Amino acid sequence: MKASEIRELLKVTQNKEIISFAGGLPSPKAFPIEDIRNICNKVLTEDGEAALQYCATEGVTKLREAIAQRMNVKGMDVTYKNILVTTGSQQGLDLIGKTFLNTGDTVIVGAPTYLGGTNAFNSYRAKMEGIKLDDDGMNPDLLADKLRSLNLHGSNPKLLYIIPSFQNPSGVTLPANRRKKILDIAHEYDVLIIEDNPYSELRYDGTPLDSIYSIDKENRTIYLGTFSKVLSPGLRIAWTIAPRELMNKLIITKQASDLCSNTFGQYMAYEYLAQGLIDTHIEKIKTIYREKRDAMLTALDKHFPEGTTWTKPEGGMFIWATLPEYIDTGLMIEKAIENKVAYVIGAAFHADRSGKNCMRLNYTYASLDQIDLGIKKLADTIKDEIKAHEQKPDSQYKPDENGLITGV
Ligand code: PMP
Ligand code: G9A
Repeated sequence: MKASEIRELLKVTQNKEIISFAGGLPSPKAFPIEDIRNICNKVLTEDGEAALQYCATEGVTKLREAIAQRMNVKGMDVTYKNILVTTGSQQGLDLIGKTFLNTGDTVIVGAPTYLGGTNAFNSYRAKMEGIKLDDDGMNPDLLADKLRSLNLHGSNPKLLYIIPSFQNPSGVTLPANRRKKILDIAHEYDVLIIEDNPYSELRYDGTPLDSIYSIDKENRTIYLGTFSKVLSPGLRIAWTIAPRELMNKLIITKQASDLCSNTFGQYMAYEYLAQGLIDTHIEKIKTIYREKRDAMLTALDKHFPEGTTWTKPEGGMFIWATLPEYIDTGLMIEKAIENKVAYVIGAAFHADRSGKNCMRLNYTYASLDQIDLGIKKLADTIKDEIKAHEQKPDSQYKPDENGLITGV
């Protein structure tokens, strides 16, 4: 196993002088501290004894019911029995790996994909196969080609890991027709889909899409949801939704992993849902995050040099930037941190360590002022790299006698 580049970087970015676009952290200014204080008192007063006790491995029933109800409003057809409460959806990923993966099994992932996902699957010695994403996420034709060719070589991938909306790290979203096609392909090749969906409720433009789980008629999707991005990651409460036969296996795995997730946190999360606070809170953070996303897009337009491109997400927390091929963001990160700005390097999100000229930028954590300043600092760092490259004696990107740079 190897260190998580996000987790390691989070330590560096705790330095207040550094403007961090690195961790996918919610804005701390938006946490509903007063509501949580009131709920905390209510839980202790009314349910203190149960809330401080162990609970069932599956989770606190009334929370599971409230989650099922909320998911059904979003087009699913589940009961509390399909819901397993986990310690973050990160634990859901781990439980899935522990339950379903044997050494050498193949998992199909996006290129790029969430590094916490690949880290979880890697720890069960699975092999990752990346499918290059475009502005609409995973291309079903490329997926079908990959599965066909793996099949020809005797490999039948077990899992297909998809982050359908405002993907981490790219910010891109799979449109409805691709969701349907991907399901058909998963059916044809008998692959289990892991639909990891922490961001879909953070939509700033456009219309909501049905989850893959809700359009799956064959029970081959496991869905992961979490309170981390819409309420608080410190709560560490999330949920896995699975068809009953798969759920039973996940529960047994969790029994051996941690007995149960934080009971007190589950009571808190239940109250937050039961009091109808979540939707108001999501509306509030959407307003804040929309403004921050727009501020980052504007700053990128203003400061980033020619030869750079970036995604324009309709929601979520991330923008994915691509720099000229010759820049290695892994080598540049030290200079960026010296310049007091941080991002996550592109290679961290690629199973084969490609994407070296890319970076993930989070826009929800920094303040509006920091966003403009941080993007300027980053742009200056990139410009220095470009200049250094052009000055290399053998640079193919050196300006010609007319000042034109060709070959970029
Ligand atoms: N999946 C994805 C795609 C994520 O972006 C994250 C956190 N950023 C997680 C899972 C884990 O979230 P948590 O464990 O906090 O629920
Ligand atoms: O940066 C992310 O993608 C989310 C946060 C993960 C972490 O705290 O490890």
